[in-house]
Amino acid sequence: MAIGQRILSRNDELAAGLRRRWQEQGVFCVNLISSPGSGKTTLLEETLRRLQGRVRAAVLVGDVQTENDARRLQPYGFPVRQIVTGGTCHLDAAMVERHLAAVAGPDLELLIIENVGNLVCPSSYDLGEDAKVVLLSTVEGDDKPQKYPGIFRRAQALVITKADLLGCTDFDPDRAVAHARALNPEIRVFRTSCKTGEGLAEWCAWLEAGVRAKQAQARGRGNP
Ligand SMILES: Nc1nc2c(ncn2[C@@H]2O[C@H](COP(=O)(O)OP(=O)(O)O)[C@@H](O)[C@H]2O)c(=O)[nH]1
Ligand SMILES: [Mg+2]
Repeated sequence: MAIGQRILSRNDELAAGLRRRWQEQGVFCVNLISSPGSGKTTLLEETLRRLQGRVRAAVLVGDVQTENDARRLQPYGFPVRQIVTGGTCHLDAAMVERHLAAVAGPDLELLIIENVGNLVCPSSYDLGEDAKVVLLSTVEGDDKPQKYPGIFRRAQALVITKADLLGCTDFDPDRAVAHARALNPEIRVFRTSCKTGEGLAEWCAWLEAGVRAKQAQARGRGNP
């Protein structure tokens, strides 16, 4: 077996272990993936602000360097841990497992992972998540789904960010969604702006529904 395949199959084993753990505990886990600067951390700031007192969440945030994003997310009262990859362009399941103890208590309900900014490598590494979420901002090309089909095919949800900037660029949200749906007809789409608040209630409701569904499944299997 080629080395690359062996690394991926080891990752799949670890991810399967994480997925079992979240099934048993009834934790909903999402993996946010986008280009650098699409607005992952800003979306998380607004998400955590809205989830205060509603969901017991925790965040792991990956970057090549700096703890800047963890510092931005700290004020909202949820456990946050930065994973500094030191050059690696994606998170893997081993990194998630290594840092989990710092954020995941027994009462955890929602684990949000902000992946390293990159549309290619993160899509190949299963982190044991329930849903990959791809973000696409209105200052990028609306043909990104065509250029980077892997992540748009695998994602359960597409969050269009920076909707307040529509009209400042040639980005056409209908075209972006059509390209994404051509690859993945079921993909759930949220159009958001962290400046105006557009779409954030719907996005947070989707996260909360994911949490409740996961808890119901765990109870159905006889877990507390
Ligand atoms: N106008 C506008 N700017 C945004 C929005 N969301 C994020 N940004 C800006 O985009 C830049 C990158 O955001 P950040 O959250 O750090 O992106 P990340 O690299 O994907 O985590 C920052 O300057 C943000 O203020 C938005 O909804 N509207
Ligand atoms: Mg970030």
